[in-house]
Amino acid sequence: MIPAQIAEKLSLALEQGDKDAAVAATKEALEQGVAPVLLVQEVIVPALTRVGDAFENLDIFLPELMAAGEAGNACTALIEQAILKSGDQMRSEGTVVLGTVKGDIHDIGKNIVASLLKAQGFKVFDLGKDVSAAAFIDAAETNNADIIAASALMSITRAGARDVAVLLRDRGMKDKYFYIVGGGSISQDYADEIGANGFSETGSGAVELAKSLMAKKRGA
Ligand code: B12
Repeated sequence: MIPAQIAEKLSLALEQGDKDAAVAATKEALEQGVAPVLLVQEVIVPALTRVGDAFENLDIFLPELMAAGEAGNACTALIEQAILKSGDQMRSEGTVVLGTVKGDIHDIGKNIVASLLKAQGFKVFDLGKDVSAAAFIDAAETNNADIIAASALMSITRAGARDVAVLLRDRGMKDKYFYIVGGGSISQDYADEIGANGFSETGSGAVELAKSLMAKKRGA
């Protein structure tokens, strides 16, 4: 359970792009024992989604949007620290190399996916944003990954998600890694078209997907 008063404080701070207040509310929630994952799923994602909708409806403009994004990223960074401290990292569900595709700098959703995966025991190598297809695959090779996960938010950058799939095939690695995709510009149809192993519309769905692929790998 998240105390209603803290949830409201955090939502409001995110929607107003007030980073200090958002960080303070996140700290308060964690100190009171709120599960980090719950905070992400029930407060941070809905609040940032509302901000995104407000931007699209022209109710707010770019500076407010960027401030909200920065506040959201500051909170998820704090949440990741809490997850690491909780010792969940002792067991590893699998290793994921994650990034936002080439040409795309949207990273709020990708960061949320990273936090949720870490919270569920995955080892995550976050390559950041504007990541080339080769960089995804090289990082998977270096870190002995199980899953490559790519996020793409714009119509013009979703081709970057296809590039990863194509390069995996070209390098003969299609069966070596599971490849999953997400973000606003990707659909299940597109994922199927490029031959990805999975797609999800949400961060929690991304975790379920990663878990089911790992279960498949382990022969469960
Ligand atoms: C915030 C935002 C920005 C911020 C980004 C800040 C940051 N650090 O990320 C700023 C202001 C910088 C920005 C810039 C631009 N933006 Co912008 N932006 C958005 C906005 C409003 C919200 C995105 C967001 O963070 N949503 C909240 C998160 C939580 O949701 P999410 O990303 O979808 O992630 C969830 C799921 O998709 C899923 N998921 C995400 N990744 C993955 C990966 C995997 C593997 C899986 C399984 C799941 C998964 O899990 C997440 C959590 O549930 C969207 C509109 C929208 N509604 O999406 C426009 C939007 C994406 N932007 C858009 C545009 C055009 C731009 C700019 C080109 C604007 C400009 N003219 O300069 C630039 C792009 C520059 C670039 N090269 O990338 C367009 C894209 C249009 C299109 N279809 O091509 C959109 C759709 C707005 C619009 N309607 O016009 N933007």
